[in-house]
Amino acid sequence: MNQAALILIKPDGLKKSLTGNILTRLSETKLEIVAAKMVRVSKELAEEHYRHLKDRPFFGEIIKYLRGELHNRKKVMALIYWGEEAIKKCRQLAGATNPEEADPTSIRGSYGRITTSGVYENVIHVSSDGPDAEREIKLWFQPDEIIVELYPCKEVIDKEKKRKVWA
Ligand code: IDP
Ligand code: MG
Repeated sequence: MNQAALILIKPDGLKKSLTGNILTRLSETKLEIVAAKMVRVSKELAEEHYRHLKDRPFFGEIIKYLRGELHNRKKVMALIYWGEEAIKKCRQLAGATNPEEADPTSIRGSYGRITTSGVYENVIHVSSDGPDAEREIKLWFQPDEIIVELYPCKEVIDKEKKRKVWA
């Protein structure tokens, strides 16, 4: 079954110059990249992304982490991988959430660490299942930014909306 998976290269991955390594590792999956962009993460976006962890003691820290406040890199790279069993394949390459428990040859096992304050800095995010991927993709991307129609869309005309165009 073809599926989509949201991948985020988190601020520690960017700071450690791991973008190339991570994309090379993910290319082993033979999946297709159908969207990619750099994002400056607002507090609202980070909190919505991690809303399932709202009641956990580390919630505040992972919001700061995703927003780049722990690494002085206020951005993440967001990508959508698409194809057969995309989530399973990407999560397998990513490795376990806790970088100390992750397979040492996985992305998180190779490049992650646990900070002294206890945050799992694990360099990438991967959606955990189909519904989670759909929720996350709709949060991080607009339909026009994805080169295939992953989910049903509708057309609207919003002339009123202020936006930048090339001068
Ligand atoms: P996942 O990223 O493997 O799907 P989630 O449970 O969704 O794992 O957690 C989101 C992120 O929160 C993790 O990637 C990690 O950075 C951080 N995190 C999760 N559990 C812990 C924990 O027990 N201590 C510290 N950080 C954690
Ligand atoms: Mg998760």
